[in-house]
Amino acid sequence: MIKLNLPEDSELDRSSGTVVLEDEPQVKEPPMYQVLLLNDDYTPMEFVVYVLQYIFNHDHEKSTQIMMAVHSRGKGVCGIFPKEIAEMKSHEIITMAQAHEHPLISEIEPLTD
Ligand code: TYC
Repeated sequence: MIKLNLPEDSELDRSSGTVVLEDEPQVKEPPMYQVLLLNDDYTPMEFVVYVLQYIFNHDHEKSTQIMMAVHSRGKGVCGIFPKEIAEMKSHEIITMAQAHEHPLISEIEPLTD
């Protein structure tokens, strides 16, 4: 018996016998965003460290490093996420800061490679 090696159903237009080669499914990575923390003169260092542990799950040492980098350079990256998650985390920082009456500010920025 001769066995024809026909393409899968999705690739064969049976009315014309034409083989339609579909594009490979494109698995696209979502655009990524940096969550930034901005320095100010009033938010207590320990509060910033606490927020970094709570929102980003960084350990105490890493949180202290990020906080000190922001304190001395003015701005720093807390983490990199897809846009909606970055927005949520940035918003959470501001909400926590406001609840404690600290002027701490966060913003997001698209990551360009
Ligand atoms: N500069 C603040 C202080 O001296 C500490 C601080 C660090 C505030 C990082 C905000 O994003 C910040 N108390």
